[in-house]
Amino acid sequence: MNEALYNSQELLNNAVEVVYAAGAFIRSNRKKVLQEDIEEKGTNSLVSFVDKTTEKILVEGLRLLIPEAGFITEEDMVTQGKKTWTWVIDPLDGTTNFLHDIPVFSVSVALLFEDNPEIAIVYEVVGDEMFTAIKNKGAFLNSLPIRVTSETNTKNVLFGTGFPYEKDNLTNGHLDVLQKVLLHSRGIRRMGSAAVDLCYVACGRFGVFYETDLNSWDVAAGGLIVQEAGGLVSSLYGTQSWLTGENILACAPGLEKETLWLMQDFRKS
Ligand code: 2AM
Ligand code: CA
Repeated sequence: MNEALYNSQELLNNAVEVVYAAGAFIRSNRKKVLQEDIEEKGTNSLVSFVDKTTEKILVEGLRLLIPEAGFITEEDMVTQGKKTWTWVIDPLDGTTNFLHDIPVFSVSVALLFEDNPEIAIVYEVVGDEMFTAIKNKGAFLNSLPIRVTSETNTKNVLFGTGFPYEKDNLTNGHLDVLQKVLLHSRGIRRMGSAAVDLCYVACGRFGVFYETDLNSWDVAAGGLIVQEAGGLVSSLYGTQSWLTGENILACAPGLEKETLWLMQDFRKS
C-alpha cells in the first residue's frame, strides 16, 4: 500500500464506519422484503432492493475515502472497473438466508492494491460481529485479535462448506468429498454466507472451509482475514488464484495435510 498517500489503519477505521451504516440499513429491512421485490438473477441466485441499496451506500461512502479507486461489486450498481486500488464488495453475502429470515448474512468489503487484498472487513449483521484485517497487521473480531485453531486432527474440528446454486456442478466430486469429510470431522456446517464461513475459520470456530463456484466478492475480504489470523488459503484444485472464488480452501496450518487428503476427490467437471 502506498503509505505516503493513504494510511491503512485510518482507511480501515473509516471503511468500518461505512460498513456499519450499510449493516444498519440491512438490519432495518429485515422481514420487510415482499415476494414481489425478489428477483432471480440466475438459478437460485436471488436479489432484492436491499442488496442494491446497500451496495449504493457502500460505494458512495467508500468513494470518498479513495476517489481514484475502482469497484468490483456483486450487484453492479457502479460501472468503474479495476484500478490500482479496487474495492471488492458483496453488499449482502447470504442473500438467500436474509430473504428466508435466517439470521446469518454479512457485508463483505475488501480493498485490493494492485490485485492483492490489503484491507478486509466482514460484518455479520445480526450477531454484530465486525471482523477486520490489514495485510501483515493481524486479524480482529470487534477489535480483539483472533487466531485460527491450533488443532491438528480434523476429527476435532467443524468444517464449513456450501453447495453450488447450479446443482449440475455437484458432479465435480462434491458429494464424494462430503462423505469423506463427514467420516473424518466433528461435523459440517452450511452457514449460507461464504464471508462468514471464512471468518469462522479465522477465529477458530471452524477448522476448515471449502467451497466451489463462488466469486471474488464472496471471498476477497474473508480470505485475507483467515491469512492474517494465521490460516492458509488456497484454491482447491487447478492453478487459478483463490481470489477468483472459483474454488477455495481455507484451514488452520495444523490441519492442512489431512485436509488436502480429504479434498483429493475434487476435480474439474
Ligand atoms: P450470496 O448470498 O451473496 O449469493 C452460500 O454457499 C454462499 O455462496 C453465499 O456466500 C453466496 O453468496 C455464495 N454464492 C455465490 N455464488 C454462488 C453460487 N453460484 N453457488 C453457490 N453459492 C454461491
Ligand atoms: Ca455473496
